[in-house]
Amino acid sequence: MRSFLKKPLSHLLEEADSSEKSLKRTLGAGALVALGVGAIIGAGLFVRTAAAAAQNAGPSVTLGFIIAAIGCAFAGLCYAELSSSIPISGSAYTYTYATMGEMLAWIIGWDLMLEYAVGAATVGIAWSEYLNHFLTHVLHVSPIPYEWSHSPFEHSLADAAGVIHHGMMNLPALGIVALMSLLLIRGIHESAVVNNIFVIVKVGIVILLIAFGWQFINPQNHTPYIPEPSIYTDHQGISHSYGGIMGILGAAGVVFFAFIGFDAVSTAAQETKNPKRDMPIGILGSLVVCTILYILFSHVLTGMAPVEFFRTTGKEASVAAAITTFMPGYGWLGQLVTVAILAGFTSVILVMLLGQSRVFYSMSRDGLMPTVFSQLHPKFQTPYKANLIILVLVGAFAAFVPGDIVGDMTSIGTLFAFILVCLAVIILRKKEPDMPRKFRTPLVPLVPILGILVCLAMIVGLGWTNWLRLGGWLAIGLLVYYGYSIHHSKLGKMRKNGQL
Ligand code: ALA
Repeated sequence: MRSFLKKPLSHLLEEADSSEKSLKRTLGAGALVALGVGAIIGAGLFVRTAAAAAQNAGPSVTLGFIIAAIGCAFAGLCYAELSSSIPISGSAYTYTYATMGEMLAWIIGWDLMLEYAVGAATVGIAWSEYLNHFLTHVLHVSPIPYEWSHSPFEHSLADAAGVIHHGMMNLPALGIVALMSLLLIRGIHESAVVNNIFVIVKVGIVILLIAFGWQFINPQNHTPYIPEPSIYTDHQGISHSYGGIMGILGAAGVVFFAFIGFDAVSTAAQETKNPKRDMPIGILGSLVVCTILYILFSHVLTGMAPVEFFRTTGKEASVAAAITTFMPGYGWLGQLVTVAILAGFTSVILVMLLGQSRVFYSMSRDGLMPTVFSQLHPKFQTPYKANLIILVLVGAFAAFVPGDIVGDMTSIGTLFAFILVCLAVIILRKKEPDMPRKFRTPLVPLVPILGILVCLAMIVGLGWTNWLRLGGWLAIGLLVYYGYSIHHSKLGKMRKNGQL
């Protein structure tokens, strides 16, 4: 069947070969770990930790981090095998095209929009929260009014005068997404030096917070560590399973967002000196560093403030708000954190927008997306039309959808992609046993199967509203595939002409 047409491995390896000529192998294991950490630490830690504690798990959000890390480690081992054997851009989309056929590849490409485009919107919204915190607590000026810094689906709690504000549009989120998209069009590449500075700042802030915050842990806030199962309904009227095992799984699904980005390491396979050794160190090393920091950080944060704080006053810019409220004498740290977080988020948005344009580029080159997505700017040599279309798409999400919803959509979309990557390893081992693999996932099929199970458990924990959103998104994707892509596929045309 046409929709199950697979891209022959020989084609992929030829593509890899020709692009390999233009890339230099300069990255070692240390640079890869830095790359990973730079892409990983962002809104997941500084915004969603508090959201997961408030809605799902209280202090046991730390256990959620551990489950999410285990799922990522299994999937990371699978990414390492595929990226070192098929080292071309497009990531999960490309691997699926080679193993499970065009329709599923399309689906995963469509799904990756949730990871990159919707992910960029999520971080943009978090950026907007911290911008307001920066305006009020660092510059001591008025914040951007609630109406213009929130989506139409949100409203505030009653203020001192009893007034409830309703959101209209998140302008700062839209603004930062627009700014980063324009930078990408100019061809701004994050150089290793800039990335390293960001990594040092981000990691430094997290370590400072853990070190100074530890003495402010109030054991009462950690009791009970795993709350009794109950239902928590937030002030927007959305219900969440709180406490118990479902609460921990739910928290894992929410904070899973904090690990997204480690797969970006896999896209650097062609620029790695010794992929066989360095890829697994890069992927797993950045995961280990982040997991340790995340567990300590969430332990301190949930120990400093009671859950009620994260449900009410400390809901926005949660980390800076908690420092201001619960760490007297550390106002300077709150200010430093706010500035560092704004800078850190900016780089994550940039990387995600870049990732999205790469996936669109690959899909467009294969004929599954219109050619505008791969047209390069005559001067800057960047896919500027794709960047502009992405700006409209991501901007709309950032301006009009609440942060929690886009964040969960990003998590569920990425989990789905991870499941297909694990599956691709098993299929490729059966179909192409002799293909040279620079790195081999250990214990196949056990490790990929465990990866699939842990990711599935987190999808379950994210709840039925998110399953529906994912289902709806994929259904729209299928309509586009059968309405457009299948008729324009280059592979499909080659087969029609007898070239395959
Ligand atoms: N992991 C990235 C973040 O937390 C996406 O912002």
